[in-house]
Amino acid sequence: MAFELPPLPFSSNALADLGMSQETFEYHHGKHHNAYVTALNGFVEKDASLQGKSLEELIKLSYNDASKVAVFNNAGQILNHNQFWLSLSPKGGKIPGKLEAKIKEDFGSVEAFKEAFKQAGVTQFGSGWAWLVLSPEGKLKVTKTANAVTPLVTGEGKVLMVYDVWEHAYYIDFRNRRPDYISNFLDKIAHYEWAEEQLLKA
Ligand code: MN3
Repeated sequence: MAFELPPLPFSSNALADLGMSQETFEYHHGKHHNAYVTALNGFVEKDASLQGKSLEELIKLSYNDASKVAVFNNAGQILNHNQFWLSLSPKGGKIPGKLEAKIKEDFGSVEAFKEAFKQAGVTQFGSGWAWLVLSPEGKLKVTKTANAVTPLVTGEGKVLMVYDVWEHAYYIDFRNRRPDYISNFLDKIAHYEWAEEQLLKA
């Protein structure tokens, strides 16, 4: 069974008035994300040891294996983008009550949380991702990873929310202004309801 590009959970122009244009989605989902799916299917087709595995299994088995770097990069990027689209919403930016209470408990305030989550993305040198996770100790934590790395392999916790800081995520709409792209994400399009659902399921 080949992996497939999942559809966006909203139309490609749904965030156009909220700082993420249809053109960004056409490239980011339609070309970048799609290319990772095509590449991974090519590797799986040629290597019987990769066949019949879930995406998560492929990520775990290829992590830190020098002979499987390309498998890891493409599989990781598929999962990371799947989670990124779910972290976006045309009705985003509003933090629901149960998540807000947990944020205040673990970060002190919503402002402190947003600043920490923003700084994770601002300070990620080069390409990567900024994450809100629920740590194994049950605390909310923000963290960052380089390139295709996911908390699934770092053991930092269960993913509640993620945003992409690869340049392809923001260059069409924000050019080089990564901090503005991040603030726009946090205040207008971050799907905090999805994050709360993941928290309550944990
Ligand atoms: Mn991306």
